[in-house]
Amino acid sequence: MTELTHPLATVPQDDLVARAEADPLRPRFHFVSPAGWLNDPNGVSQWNGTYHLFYQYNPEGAFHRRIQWGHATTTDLVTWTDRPVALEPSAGPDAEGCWSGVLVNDCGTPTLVYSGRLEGKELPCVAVGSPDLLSWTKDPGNPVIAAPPVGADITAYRDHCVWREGTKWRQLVGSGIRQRGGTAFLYESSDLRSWDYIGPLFIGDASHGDPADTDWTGTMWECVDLFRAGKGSLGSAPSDGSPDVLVFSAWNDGDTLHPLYWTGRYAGDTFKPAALHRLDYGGRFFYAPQSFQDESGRRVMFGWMQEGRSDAAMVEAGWSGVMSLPRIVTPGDDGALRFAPAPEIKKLRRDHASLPGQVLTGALVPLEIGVSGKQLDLELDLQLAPGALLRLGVLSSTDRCTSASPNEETTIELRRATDGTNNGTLRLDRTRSSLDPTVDVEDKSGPVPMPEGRVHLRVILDRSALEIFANGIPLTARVYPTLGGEHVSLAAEGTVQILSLDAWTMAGIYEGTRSLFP
Ligand code: DQQ
Repeated sequence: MTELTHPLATVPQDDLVARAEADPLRPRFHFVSPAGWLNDPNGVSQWNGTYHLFYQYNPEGAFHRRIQWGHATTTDLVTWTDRPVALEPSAGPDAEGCWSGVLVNDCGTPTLVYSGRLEGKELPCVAVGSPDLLSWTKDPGNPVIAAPPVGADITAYRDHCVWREGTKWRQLVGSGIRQRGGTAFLYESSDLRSWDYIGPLFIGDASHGDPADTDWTGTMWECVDLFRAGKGSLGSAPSDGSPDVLVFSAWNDGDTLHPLYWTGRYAGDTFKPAALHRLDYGGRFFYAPQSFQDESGRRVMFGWMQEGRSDAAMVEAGWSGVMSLPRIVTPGDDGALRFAPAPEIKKLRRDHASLPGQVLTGALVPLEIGVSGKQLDLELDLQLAPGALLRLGVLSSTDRCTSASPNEETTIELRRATDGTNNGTLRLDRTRSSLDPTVDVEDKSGPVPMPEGRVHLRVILDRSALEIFANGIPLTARVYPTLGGEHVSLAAEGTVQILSLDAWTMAGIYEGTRSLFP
């Protein structure tokens, strides 16, 4: 057992798992680390049929320090098997942490490209895996890139996107150029060990917009992820107009702000942006996403659902951080991306309730939908008249049919513009989600196109983890109710037609006690 060496390591490692498992706010069907700290998804991939999820892990406690690569596998994208830690800091270029990175298939050899941290700075490192991907050997030549590009005045330099293009490997490293903006530096290699610097793929403009804007591009881009959405691969001529997508997590001076993406075209050594988009309206609650193409050709994305409670509360709870459900990413008709939870998740659906199609009119008269719980999957098809509002309450501690004022409730709102256009808004109101005054209850919202007022709404609730999709646009967040409320209710203002409503309770995926060091 590692000695308690850090001031935040106030919970003995022996107690972490029991504490974490006793927490009623801990999700039961999302992937979480056995206990301690989890952040970014890393090395997400499918290898000989098995899906691999590596993740930033601190088994010492629920705080970010001396990060290792935790590892879990699944064959169904639903239930996970904990595997031994894949990478651990050791004397040398990753002595202070094995930060984020990716897995690539180097002619049959599983190979990790990650950021080794030493003396407060990160540099690219490589490790190769055994055929079962369970043991890893660091390259003696690490770091494989000795320093950031000469002459660049950078804010930070880390995280990797690596792909094969023709006979070469290409790599992006996330960074930022002072007084300019976030960027991704492009490199090329024939062996993943020796890299030629090509130049910045594209540089953002941090002077554009305000740091408080939900689409401010920040002073550094973490966890860059470049891919072709739809048919074709990076660098090939697009047969059907599928956009190339550059995903990044906007960072500023230690603040993890939000994930964004540029659509555009990657050609030659540059990326020509067409449009900037918010990737998830929950902002930092779906941070550092990483994606891969699975063996059936689907683009699958995971993101880190950060906590919204204080550092001290995380440490006390013995765990921190949730991995999102796997999301399938597709190009939308409007050139932006659409996201949906992997259909495999439906396997966890248990008790079912549905409502017959009906029209709600009037002023927020609550409707009992016959399902309650802290682990739910709700699927609704709706049609909103101009100006109409639909309000869906979950985790309510009082039955809205008998009392007008629940003490706690998390509220999801859909509103269609009054002018009869397709414009609408998705909003998550967490102001009454918790009586705990210390948790984050900031409003989250964004525009959602509603053709003819139609909305497909999917809400997946797993205790403190909430993933919402409105016409394929996600809003992810965390909530911390204190009263254990399980009521679900629906109310409308104006005219909302419920075309269909199905609700399921969701089973958990964990059995037995997990080990911090599988
Ligand atoms: N987290 C990692 C970094 C990355 C950041 C360290 C994003 O590699 O930039 O745990 O959350």
